[in-house]
Amino acid sequence: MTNPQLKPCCAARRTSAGEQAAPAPLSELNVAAKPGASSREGMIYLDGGEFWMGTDDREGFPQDGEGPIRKITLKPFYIDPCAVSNERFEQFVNETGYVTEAERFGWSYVFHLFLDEATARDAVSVPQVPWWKKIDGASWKHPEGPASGITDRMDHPVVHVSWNDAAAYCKWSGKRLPTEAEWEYAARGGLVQKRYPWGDLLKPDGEHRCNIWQGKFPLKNNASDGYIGTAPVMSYQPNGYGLFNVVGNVWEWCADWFSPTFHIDGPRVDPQGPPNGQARVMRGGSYLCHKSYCNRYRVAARSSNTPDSSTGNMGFRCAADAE
Ligand SMILES: [Cu+2]
Repeated sequence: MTNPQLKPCCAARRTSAGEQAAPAPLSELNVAAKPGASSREGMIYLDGGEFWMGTDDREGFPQDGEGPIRKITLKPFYIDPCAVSNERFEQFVNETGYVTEAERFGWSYVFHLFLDEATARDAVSVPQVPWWKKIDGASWKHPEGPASGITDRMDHPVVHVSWNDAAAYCKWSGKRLPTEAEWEYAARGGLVQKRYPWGDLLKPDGEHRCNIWQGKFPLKNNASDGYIGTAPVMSYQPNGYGLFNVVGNVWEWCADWFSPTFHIDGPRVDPQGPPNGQARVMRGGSYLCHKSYCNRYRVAARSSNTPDSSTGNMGFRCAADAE
């Protein structure tokens, strides 16, 4: 089944550049859990119970499957207060020797404004989302290509990580990706049917509460929220449950396969998404989202990408069972 999005998301799929499949078998199954991986230190315990998931917001994208509004019941679970940072991901790589999919493919998608003019001009871009450039050597360690590094942003979210990479990190850390329902429950922070994790106004009292695009997308970002690209994982005020940057900053992978329709008549208790699919759910939007184009920094907004895709605006946070 194809995704009938009318306005494409601000991320890009690896297959758009003509790639078919990963060049080597995934190493996720070879990753072992680290010592002490059962510890839940630093995670947020959430009670679960009933909540209203989805939206019929007229600012939304119904074709993404944001509705219907439905009552969902969840078991208790743990979730991380923030996305996995470069620092944490580096520790994972150092201890396991894991090689990400962007590194194995040899390239990833970089946003055009982060490249010098000649590189941006000569690079392959993605039809429909031409601001994404296929850059050889771009990866989590080199987010804008081989000459770039992350030493000045170790507290920023790791990016250029695929769903498969995220699953491998989760396995090593003794955690898992949140289900889409868990993600939305946690992101709402205890509020009921609000547009954002803090309420219905984007900038209460004129204050920026998340890292999205300001200005004319995709050419001019005035960065009045403080950032053109990623922000540190604990930027801005946390939501009512203590989660940082649930909307904006980077898209976050969820465990579920994506379907725009499966949930309409789907399970209402601990939903896990469809049994199979081609793309995995991403939630939260990114620093590239803007009302004029990809208005997906709303808490009920959804998107998806193939499990081997990676871009400079996609990351993840971990969850865990509460037992
Ligand atoms: Cu977006």
